[in-house]
Amino acid sequence: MKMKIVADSSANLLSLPDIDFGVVPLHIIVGENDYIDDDKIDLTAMQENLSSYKGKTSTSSPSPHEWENAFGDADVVFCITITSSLSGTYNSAVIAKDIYEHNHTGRKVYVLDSLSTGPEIALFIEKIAELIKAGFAPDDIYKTLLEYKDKTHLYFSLASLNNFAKNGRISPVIAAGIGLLGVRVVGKASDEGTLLPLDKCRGEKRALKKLIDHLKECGYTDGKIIIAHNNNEAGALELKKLIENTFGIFNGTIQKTRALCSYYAEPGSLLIGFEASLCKHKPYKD
Ligand code: X90
Repeated sequence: MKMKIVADSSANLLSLPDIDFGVVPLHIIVGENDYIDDDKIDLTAMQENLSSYKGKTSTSSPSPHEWENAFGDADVVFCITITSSLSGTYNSAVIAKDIYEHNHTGRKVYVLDSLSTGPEIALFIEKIAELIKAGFAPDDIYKTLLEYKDKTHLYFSLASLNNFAKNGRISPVIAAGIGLLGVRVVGKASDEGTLLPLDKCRGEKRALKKLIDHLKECGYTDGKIIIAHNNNEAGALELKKLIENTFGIFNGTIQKTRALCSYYAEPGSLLIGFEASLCKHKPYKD
């Protein structure tokens, strides 16, 4: 049985070792230029164009057809998307699943709405890859993934919310309260898959300290961590050092954001996905 993992480009991954893996690109539109977030994109040229361009810019989700192509000829596909609360990418994957299963009897596509993006999706992908390699059956992989999803988190330190606000992906009330130069917004992906600002921090040092506080609140001890940065390797390394000093270990990796995350997590931003012991959802109390 041929199993494949397919994700969109918000995961910031281009390939995976020893696993059939496909990426479906989102698009970044800057005036006349349509940047396709794949392995051929010139990220430096896109960022330069973005910072100098005065007109409207935007992003767009992949079409069902693009998803379908990426499913290829796999018998079982694990398809992971960016949060459906901020993008049409998930809807388009669900349409592709229906067409694919209809056209190829016996094939199956599991579509997972990550309610998140970037490094938290990368954690899901690595988990699925592990389970496929260990020989688990598709239904068991999917079940394990749903349980895993409750114990992973995405936090961020964003250098600006301009592109979020300009594209109507955060409320104008939130946007108005932020946006001062030099102020970083530390926050997390909410349970609903939206951007939830938690702290406004003057300077990166304070933002990094806040991120460590949030790791502690989540019951972090030694779980896997992925840090993604947009042109801020120094910040990512500083965060890594703080994690080592606080928890005695850095069980993780550092990546660069690809185009989609670089558009919203503007230069200087950090994203951190990690596994922790406490559940995302507050325990139900009556
Ligand atoms: O469909 C589209 O055009 C794509 C829209 C994507 C919007 C969200 C991108 C988030 C990128 C920014 C920081 C983390 C925010 C977490 C909220 C879930 C990364």
